[in-house]
Amino acid sequence: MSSDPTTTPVSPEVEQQVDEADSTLHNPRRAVIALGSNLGNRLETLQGAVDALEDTPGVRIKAVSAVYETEGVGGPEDQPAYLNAVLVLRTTLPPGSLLERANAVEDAFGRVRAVRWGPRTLDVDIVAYEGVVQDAAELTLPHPRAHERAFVLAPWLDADPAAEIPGHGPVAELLASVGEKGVLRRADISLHLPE
Ligand code: PH2
Ligand code: MG
Ligand code: MG
Repeated sequence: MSSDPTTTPVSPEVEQQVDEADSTLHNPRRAVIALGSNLGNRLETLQGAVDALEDTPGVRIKAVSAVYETEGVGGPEDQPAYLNAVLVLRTTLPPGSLLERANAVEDAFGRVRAVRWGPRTLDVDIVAYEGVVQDAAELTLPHPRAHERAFVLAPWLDADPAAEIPGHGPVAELLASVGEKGVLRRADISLHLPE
């Protein structure tokens, strides 16, 4: 067969990427995102993050947790309290693309990367992606500390009472063993999905 002069052959690597993207497109995955904010108008920022994520092609938010006010864990001693929430998504984006979008949403809310675990206007963490277990430089899944953080587990249980963390077990059991220390209150105002 003679080659078609109007097309350029693609490498097997690119062909594999396209195949993978194609298969996720027809098979949305379940991902879990944790939101945190302890600077500025925290609730408004979290709501803005929900809106921006729901506005992302290939992302549908299926569940939104209650908002929890929590004491800062790690980082500077006197950092302000956080508002934390968890979202359950169905997404056709592969993990790397979802991470890019999460970072872009953080940037849009003026996130400055200064002190590790320090105060931030917005943190958007992918805590789980389907059953994926990976330890990659750009993204470790599930989130390496989610299973020991009440500020992730409490809202996660709220958004999905049956949730399990791959390799660690049910979120309900993890929260019971970690305890709710540092979780100050369940805020009485909630986040909502855009109309
Ligand atoms: N995020 C951190 C470090 N410490 N503490 C609370 N309570 N909530 C957070 O979201 C949080 C934190 C790093 O991402
Ligand atoms: Mg974080
Ligand atoms: Mg983060």
